[in-house]
Amino acid sequence: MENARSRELVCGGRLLPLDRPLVMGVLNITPDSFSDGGRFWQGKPDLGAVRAAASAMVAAGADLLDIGGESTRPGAEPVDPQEELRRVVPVLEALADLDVCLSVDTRRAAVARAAVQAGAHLLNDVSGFRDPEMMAVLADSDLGACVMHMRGDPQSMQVNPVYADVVTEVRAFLADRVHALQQAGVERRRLVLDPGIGFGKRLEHNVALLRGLEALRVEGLPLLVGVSRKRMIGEITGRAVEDRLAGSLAAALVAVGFGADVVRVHDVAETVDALRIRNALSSANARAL
Ligand code: HH2
Repeated sequence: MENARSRELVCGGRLLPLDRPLVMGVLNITPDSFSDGGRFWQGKPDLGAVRAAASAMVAAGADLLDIGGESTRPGAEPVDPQEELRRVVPVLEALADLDVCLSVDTRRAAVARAAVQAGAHLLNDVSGFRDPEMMAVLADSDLGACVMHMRGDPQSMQVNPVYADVVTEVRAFLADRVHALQQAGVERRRLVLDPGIGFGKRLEHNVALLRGLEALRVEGLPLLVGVSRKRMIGEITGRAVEDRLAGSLAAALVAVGFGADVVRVHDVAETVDALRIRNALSSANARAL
């Protein structure tokens, strides 16, 4: 029997309501992220720039900020956890007073452990907490967790990705991880699931996952989609990374229509506006205009 849909996401003492789509703003503290690499990192975190960008995202309506210290774009070189710590922890400390849920995008247990100490609210693991140590750090905390599907690792994931049925396979992976995390003591109300758009998937796989999003809702859990500025947008529109705003907004709206509860985006203000229009014009709310 399917569980009822989650109504809120519990993240380390913060509660996020799931009665409207949530927006997660991306802050990459890296030299090499595919769209904002180098914006907040010049050999050390540019805390002034990151704080200004974070405050603007919160003012524009971000519900979560996702802080990353390692690019996971296809072919990216892995980053030493000590280096990743140097990128992420000062930023967490600098943003601690903002009224927003702070997420840390990491696959490394040492970084996750430090993030818990530094006041993060959610751990976003693109490898789906496959590392038992990552799972233990999460289980020992009260943080929320984004469990994402990735085929292999960033270095190899785009080398000939093949699936017999991508939706069935990603769902099976997510169901397995949810089961393992619950066995480890992580309550389901702390979990959000993510198909991992572009992580070991071709365009046809990404399209199938978005269209089949509702089938990935294991145990009624909320779903997060990150498609902002990604190659998929470029493949459909023919646009370079810096010209993918319109495509990203359209994709976010469609993802929400297909059931996404959280959208992970680089352009927060524009996405919030687009979602406000969607909400105001939806049949349930149109009469109130
Ligand atoms: N996408 C990226 C990174 N982290 N986390 C989740 N949960 N879902 C995603 O789709 C996702 C993610 C890749 O985007 P970005 O952070 O902008 O780039 P890079 O990995 O190059 O830093």
